[in-house]
Amino acid sequence: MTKTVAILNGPNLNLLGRRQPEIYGAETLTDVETRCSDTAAGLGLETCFFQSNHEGEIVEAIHRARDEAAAIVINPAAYTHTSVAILDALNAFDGPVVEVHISNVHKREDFRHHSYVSARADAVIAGCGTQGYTLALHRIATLLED
Ligand code: CA2
Repeated sequence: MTKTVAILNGPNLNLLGRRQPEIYGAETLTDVETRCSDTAAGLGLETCFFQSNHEGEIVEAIHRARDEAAAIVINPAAYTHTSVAILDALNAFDGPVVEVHISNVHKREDFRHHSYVSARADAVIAGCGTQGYTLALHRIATLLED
């Protein structure tokens, strides 16, 4: 059976391509999702997508992924730097997790240098722009083969 990768995005990423293109690029979230499903199909994977501006909704999406997905790609956005709840939810998920940041958080303000989610992530991609999501899918494909 084809394995599904849940691609989860946190607060304000629904604005991708509409504001701050110098930091986050010109692609909209829909553009990114379309490219992810094409890339995943080429890797023999399926995708499902979820974006929310609410922490609890992201926690619930991770819970759903326990039954519905073999792996998670997550950009928790600002919750990266604050959310023990998202870390705890990811710790209850069994498959591979790749954390993605569009910008290079390490070149930015100090408060963006710490990630709660990195304590669980199998890989972290930062600073590759929206290409980071498809790079993450390639890594997931390798991890799911192992
Ligand atoms: O670089 C990333 O992907 C971030 O996760 C993006 C978050 C930021 O809080 C993290 O430190 C790094 C912010 C997402 C905001 O997304 C926007 C996109 C377009 C326009 C405005 C905001």
